Amino acid sequence: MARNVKSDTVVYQIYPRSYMDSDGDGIGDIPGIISRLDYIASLGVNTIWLSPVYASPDDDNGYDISDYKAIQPHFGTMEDFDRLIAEARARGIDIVMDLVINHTSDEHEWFRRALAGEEKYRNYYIIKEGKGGKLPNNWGNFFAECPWTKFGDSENEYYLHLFSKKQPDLNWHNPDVLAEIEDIMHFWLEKGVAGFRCDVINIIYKNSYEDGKKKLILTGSEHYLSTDGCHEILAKLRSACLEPYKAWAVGETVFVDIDQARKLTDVDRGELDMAFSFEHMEVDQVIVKWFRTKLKPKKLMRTISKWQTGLDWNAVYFENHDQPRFISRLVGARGYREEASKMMAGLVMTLRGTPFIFEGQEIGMTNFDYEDMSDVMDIESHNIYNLLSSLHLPKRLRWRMIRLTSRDNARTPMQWTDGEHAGFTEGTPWLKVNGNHKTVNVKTEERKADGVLAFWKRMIALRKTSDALKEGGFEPLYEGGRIYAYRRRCEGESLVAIFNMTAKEAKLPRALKVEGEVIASNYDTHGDALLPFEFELIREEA
Ligand code: ISL
Repeated sequence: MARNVKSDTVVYQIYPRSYMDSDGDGIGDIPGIISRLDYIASLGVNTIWLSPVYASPDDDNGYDISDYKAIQPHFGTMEDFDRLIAEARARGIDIVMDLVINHTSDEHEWFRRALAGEEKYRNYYIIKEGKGGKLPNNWGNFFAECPWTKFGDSENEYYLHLFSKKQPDLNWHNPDVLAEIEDIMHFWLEKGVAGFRCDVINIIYKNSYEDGKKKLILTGSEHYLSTDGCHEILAKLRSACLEPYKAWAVGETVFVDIDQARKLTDVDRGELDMAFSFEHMEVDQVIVKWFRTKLKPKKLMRTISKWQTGLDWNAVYFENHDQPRFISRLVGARGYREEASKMMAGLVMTLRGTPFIFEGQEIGMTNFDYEDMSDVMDIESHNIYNLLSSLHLPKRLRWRMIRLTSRDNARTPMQWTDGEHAGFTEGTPWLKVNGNHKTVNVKTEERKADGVLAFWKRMIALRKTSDALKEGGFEPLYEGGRIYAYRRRCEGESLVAIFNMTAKEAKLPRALKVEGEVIASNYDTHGDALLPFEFELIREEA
């Protein structure tokens, strides 16, 4: 089997709630996205990944689906969706859907019918007896809540939910579940979607429901991470759904190591085209994601190189709707937002694999500027905050942790203008816009010939014309305290990318002598030392 994703695919991720509101209800929607398709096309990207737009009670902003074949009314109608596909296609842009199949919403018809006592649908979920007055097992939960909730009025039955209690896990041991999901995938593929981003796909198949070895987080995960059953399901979904349409799939694969990721994306096994790994997002993390330390560039470089050399093809990303803005992690309060944003464009567009750009990254959007928990909406952040309160952690510390790690950092509305609500809505935005929209916004960027947006566009365009960037191998050259360098080479073209990943000037190491022409850089002049967050792409002499 071959990989279905093409080497020139560049993906732009849209979090629909936060992108563009067309009807003034404060929530982004599909007509809003359609109205921005010319802008998206102007970036040079050729694929949009839409975070979920299915019907949902929105306990987890659409990652809790109540009807896989309907559009969330506040996002629009199925006609709007069909128009989106057609209008995007007219601009050479594919649509990739988010596929959330580890769990449904508890308001999905299947769960309702299970609760009503229909045996067929009980079997769609994971319902277990409590043991001796206790829960069925000692597992942990991704959102820091208890993963077992009483099933309806039952005395001693619980259903499993690895996320919120409104997200019951599906029972992938049941072949009917597989058949249902295949049907859903066909439905969307028939509409012309180019593929799927598969939510927490490597945890869908639970091997057993025994107690797990006690861990600080996610006790029990050894029973469901990248199991053989999961591999089998992925292979089936590929041959039954993806292959007939030549569609592609990227998996969100939590806690994967290189070996697991290699297996999940092995072309001959025919499962996923590529996987989102997390190790590079955890370089500033201490044990769990809520404890952050300063980002150490060398650790970041080593992790990137490890995955670049360890996997044949990577899903290259530094931001998404779950992660704080990478720019904020990189520069903190030190300034250099523009320089660092451009440097990140250089990094994303020159690594080997499929680049994913998250909405707002192309103008250098940063973490939220809220000062209080009352502005935060994310269920995960609230659960953690409450947990920390129950542990009597001082308020200041609790807030600091949320501020640095909350998923809402990435979910603030897209900053279109310097006007009211950043031009995102004429109503009241569901989540407050960042005050820096006065200076950081699309309209202002579009006027700048040398702004962050212009630089992203240039890098996206450059990648399109370069075989070395699209298909060439990756060769790490230097990983220091400040400087990172690698070569991308294919027959006939050799490029070297050099980065100063810090806010201080850094001397070019003697070991790193590269001869050639600078074909892209975020600074005009080049000396023996690299300026703060300087990026250079050099075409080596043949
Ligand atoms: O945010 C996280 C990583 O820093 C995780 O806790 C996250 O919940 C996990 O990566 C799974 O994410 C995906 O599934 C969740 C949903 O809330 C996320 O938005 C989604 O990307 C449940 O569907």
